[in-house]
Amino acid sequence: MVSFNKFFKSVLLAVMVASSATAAPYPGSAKHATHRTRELGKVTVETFNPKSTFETFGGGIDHPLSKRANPDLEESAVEFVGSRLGVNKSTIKFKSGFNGDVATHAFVKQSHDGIPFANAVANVAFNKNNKVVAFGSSFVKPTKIASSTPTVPLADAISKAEELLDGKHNDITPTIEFLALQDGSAALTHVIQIQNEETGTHVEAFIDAHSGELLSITDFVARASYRVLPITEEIPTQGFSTLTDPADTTSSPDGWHSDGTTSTTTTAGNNAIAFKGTQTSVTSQSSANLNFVFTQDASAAPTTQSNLDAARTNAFFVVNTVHDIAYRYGFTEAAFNFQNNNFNKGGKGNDRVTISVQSSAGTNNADFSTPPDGQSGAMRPQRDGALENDIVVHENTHGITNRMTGGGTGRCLQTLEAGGMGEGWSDAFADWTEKTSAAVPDYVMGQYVINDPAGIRSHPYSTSATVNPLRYSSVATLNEVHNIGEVWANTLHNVYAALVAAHGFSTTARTNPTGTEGNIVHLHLFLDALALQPCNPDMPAARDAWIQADANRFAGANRCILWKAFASRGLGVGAAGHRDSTTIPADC
Ligand SMILES: *[C@@H]1O[C@H](CO)[C@@H](O)[C@H](O)[C@H]1NC(C)=O
Ligand SMILES: [Ca+2]
Ligand SMILES: [Zn+2]
Repeated sequence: MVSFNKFFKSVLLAVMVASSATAAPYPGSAKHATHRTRELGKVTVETFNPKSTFETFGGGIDHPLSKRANPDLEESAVEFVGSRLGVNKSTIKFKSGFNGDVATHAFVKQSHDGIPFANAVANVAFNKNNKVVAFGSSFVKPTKIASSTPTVPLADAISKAEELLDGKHNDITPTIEFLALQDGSAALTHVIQIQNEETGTHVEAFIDAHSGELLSITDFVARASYRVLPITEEIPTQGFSTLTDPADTTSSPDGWHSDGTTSTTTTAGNNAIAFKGTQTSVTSQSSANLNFVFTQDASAAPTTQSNLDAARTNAFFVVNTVHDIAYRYGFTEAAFNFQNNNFNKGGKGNDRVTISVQSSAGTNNADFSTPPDGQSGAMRPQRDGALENDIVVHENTHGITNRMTGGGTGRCLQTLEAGGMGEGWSDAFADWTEKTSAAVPDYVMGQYVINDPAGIRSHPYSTSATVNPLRYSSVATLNEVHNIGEVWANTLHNVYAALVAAHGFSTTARTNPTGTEGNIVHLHLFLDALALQPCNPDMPAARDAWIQADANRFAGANRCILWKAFASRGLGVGAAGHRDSTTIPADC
């Protein structure tokens, strides 16, 4: 037996070397793109999401309704998915869509007997010439489908979910959805949101509507994990008090303290509310006309009044700033952003970010919950976390990536690898916001919050492979989302450096997305790619989405720059199954 195994392994390795593009992934990380295991409440849940396929088409391909003068987005998407997958149109249900400035996006679900699948979905992007430029799909061909009439009453399913996950069902109406399981069958499920403020749980439970078993969850919360404990004495004093009218009125037409109807003089507005404990405990202006000048005193406890006000003010400032920057680059109302009033620009409102500073609940230092569009994103930083901008930006970015991937469901960064990239994007956005010149120094994440120049990650993000040796193949040995995220964030740090080296740096990139500089190009591709990529992408799919985003917006001007940067960290042509490729396309 032993020798057989040895023999088998060496044969397998030989196969891998011979055909790096198609060989099976390393056994240890084979489930990264489909599974994730979480411990919640009384249970350990291993979730499964079918692997997404992803195709990109450069300048685009025709779809069945291409010849129509003004084809309807919904019909075009359904026709294209039907023809591409060879499935009956009656099994495709339109979910959501929006017009971006260079592409239009549609998100659909597989359905059976009129009931949607939660985890069998597809996304189609059309360019301005009405050609299909990207197609992602996790549609399944179930070997067996459960009866579409539930036999377990909803009330029983709710009790079961509450008990197992140690929380309470909230006021979101449960749904009935099919769930594709890893054995190839499809179960009918009651989908029930469960929350527990104290532990920070916010999940969707999938309870089998015939057996009453808990089959899966969607975890809306991205949790932080720090390698060492925070040291409260080392808190940077941030410069909010020196900024005058920081709101970008293109992104926030009524400023940060009004939703168009109600105005405030506190840390509460249309995009965010920063509070402690309850939402009535906000910070009021320090003097008339919206001055919020609070001096943070590092020698006093974080909970003293002025430090608390400084924390609420800073978190409110950072979340609004991220709102305004991301809005300029495409995270708008229609693209499922976080605002109470959407000013009739599409999407669902009433979902500004709630920021609970100095949260006493839970054991983590910061987390962010991203339920579907129409429900508030919730951030909870503890103590000094609210005063460290990169921590707040990191958490807020979870909301952007979870909403823009997969059409606003909050369900599409659930696998280990996609969740890992979620952490990576969050670090990469923080990295972007802290740049003030064309220099691309090594970037250290979270160095203040833990008083350690190495920060909260294993390596600084760096263009030097000596300083940061992480590569795509490193993922094969990693099993935790933040560790996997470091590989992706370091790759994007190198993409950023390459784009800025080629195109220079704009000091007004935060409010002016129309320039041609490298940092502007980078953030456009960053956000554009989120809407293009499939539900639960792996790294090669996410890379392809960047390259397609460049085709859509810049006619492929940066194609070779991107390929070289990705390939420099192992994500070259043919990278797959956590095996590096440094190959770039022949014409590069
Ligand atoms: C597609 O499904 C519908 C509803 O089940 C059915 O009536 C129709 O005949 C099917 N079409 C094709 C081409 O199979
Ligand atoms: Ca919204
Ligand atoms: Zn995170």
